[in-house]
Amino acid sequence: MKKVGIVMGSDSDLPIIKKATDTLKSMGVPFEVHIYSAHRTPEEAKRFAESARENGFGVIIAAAGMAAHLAGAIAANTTLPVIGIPCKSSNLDGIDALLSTVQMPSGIPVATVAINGGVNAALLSCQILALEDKELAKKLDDKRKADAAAVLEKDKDVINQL
Ligand code: RP5
Repeated sequence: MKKVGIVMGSDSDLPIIKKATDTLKSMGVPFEVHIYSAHRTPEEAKRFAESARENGFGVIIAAAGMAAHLAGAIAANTTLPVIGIPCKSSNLDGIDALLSTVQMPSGIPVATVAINGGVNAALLSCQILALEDKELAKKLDDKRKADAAAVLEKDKDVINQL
């Protein structure tokens, strides 16, 4: 199976990345994690993106906060699908990163998930890899069913409580 590449701009983004790696682990999907910044280590971020396809990656998750150019900078250097996670920082509640990540110019797409959306970034990665992997597609179906069953259990509980 192809790997998911995960890049974060700083180790301060780790709690958000942890949600993504936990989700990928639960789906049995291999991944590799790096700290590369579009601003602080632009050469390393570029090299990672340029060589990602030949290094066995099928999709890249890029997480960054503030003036979050990481996902766009990665996407500029690969035609693998890139999923951006805008990370919340202290001053603007993540709106800065959301806009920086989502508002890509035509030609260089970044599939942007919610602010701090580590779980959905991982699930979207799985859905992309599942295009060519029936076993993974089945795991995704099973997860949806389990998630729905959990909601219906809560529905029963709330009816009984009130
Ligand atoms: C971004 O700046 C990082 O992705 C992080 O979310 C934010 C702040 O980084 P630190 O100053 O905490 O390293 O590049």
